[in-house]
Amino acid sequence: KIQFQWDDPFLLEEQLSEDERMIRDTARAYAQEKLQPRVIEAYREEKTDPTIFREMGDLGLLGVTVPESYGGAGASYVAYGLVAREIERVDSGYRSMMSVQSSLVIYPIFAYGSEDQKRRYLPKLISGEWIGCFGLTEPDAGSDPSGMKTRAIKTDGGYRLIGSKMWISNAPLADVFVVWAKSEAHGNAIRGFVLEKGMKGLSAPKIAGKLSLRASITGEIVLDNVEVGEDALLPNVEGLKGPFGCLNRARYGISWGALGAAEFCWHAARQYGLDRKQFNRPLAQTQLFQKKLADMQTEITLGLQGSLRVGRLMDEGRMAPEMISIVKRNNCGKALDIARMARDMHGGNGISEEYQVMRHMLNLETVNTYEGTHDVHALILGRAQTGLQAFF
Ligand code: TGC
Ligand code: FAD
Repeated sequence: KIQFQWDDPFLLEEQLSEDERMIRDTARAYAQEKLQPRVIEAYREEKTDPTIFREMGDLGLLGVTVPESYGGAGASYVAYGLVAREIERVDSGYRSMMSVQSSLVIYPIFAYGSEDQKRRYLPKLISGEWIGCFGLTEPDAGSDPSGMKTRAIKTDGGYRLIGSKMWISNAPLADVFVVWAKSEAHGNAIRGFVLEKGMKGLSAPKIAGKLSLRASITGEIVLDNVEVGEDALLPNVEGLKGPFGCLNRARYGISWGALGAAEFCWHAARQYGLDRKQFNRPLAQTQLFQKKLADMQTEITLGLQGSLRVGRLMDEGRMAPEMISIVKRNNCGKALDIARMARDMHGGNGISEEYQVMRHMLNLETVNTYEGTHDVHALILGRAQTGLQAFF
């Protein structure tokens, strides 16, 4: 009889290349040895340690898909997903820090930037010396970014930026700001600009009091007549497809990451059920407990296979964005259900920071919302199969 591997039922491990396993192992060791020991306090105290970017950069975990000629690892999208999974196994906030840097800052500069912009920013972002953020969402434009009010007005030597961005990961620590604005000089089309800390009129106050993603700092971006040169404009993209091109990659990474958090919760619930006895037997020896474990195992196993398939298609250049909506939406929703279930299976201990499942549960509320909410991805998929858009 072929041995069933309970924690890798469809033998995902065998479907990875040697290089992918190596990057995954580096990410796993780093996450377990360096991130796990500091996360409980970081979350409690709502503190983000900026040295994490440098540590990840030193290990080659930032911008992994960027070619080596620009300082990246030239690795596959599957490898990128595996990194997200390992980091989010510890905390969604740490994965957020990594995915914003990699997919939302490094990627647009790589894909849409001038050669000068690539040479100036990529090496420092990939090494983690500089921290980046991505400003798309505004106080009055979240699910509908086309409603943004931030604008770029043409000046003699460049542009003047006016507006504000809301809920921006990494912003208060950022050295580099990729900001999207409607540009009057381009027929009011959405254009990307790369700004730097210290520019007059640019500030990024912290948003305090989050009950989710507390280990990852979030801020506003205030653009109070920020004057930039022509060289701040990302020259090679125009329209919403610019930010969406970045979001495709980040959303895909999140589909793996959310399952990393779910795997933590599943394994913790299983172990708790084996260790804790009630009614003279382990909790894990009850039918209800085992049914919950089976549901967790099934959803995680199917979700990982889905993300792996989408990653392979991305690596072959055959990705359609709707594929990503399927795995982002499904895996985040399922991870949230699993974390809530694991919290319950831990009984009273489940609410304690020490057991960590409630932190994952709270984080996953954000992960289910950002980068396109669960319902927005349903509408993207509904439109794709009916030809009818139901957003408005
Ligand atoms: P729509 O008419 O559908 O499209 C406008 C233009 O964009 C193109 N496009 C895409 N291109 C590439 N990839 C995609 N996924 C694309 N989706 C659309 C499209 O082809 C079109 O191009 P063109 O040349 O014809 O103009 O635009 P819409 O306004 O109807 O879009 C509606 C909707 C709901 C799909 C979209 O607005 C949406 O996805 N909303 C969700 C917003 C969102 O995801 N925000 C994320 C903010 S960043 C963030 O949350 C980071 S958190 C990171 C972390 O901390 O980890
Ligand atoms: P809304 O769009 O107002 O949605 C509210 C509710 O209405 C949701 O349930 C939604 O599904 C529903 N809804 C919206 N439209 C429809 C519709 N047409 N039909 C039916 N239901 C609808 N953004 C960035 O740009 N950069 C970042 O780095 C970033 N980081 C973030 C970090 C955190 C911690 C958080 C919480 C958010 C972050 N975001 C970031 C913003 C995030 O992408 C938005 O919160 C998200 O896109 C949802 O927008 P909203 O909050 O305005 O909600």
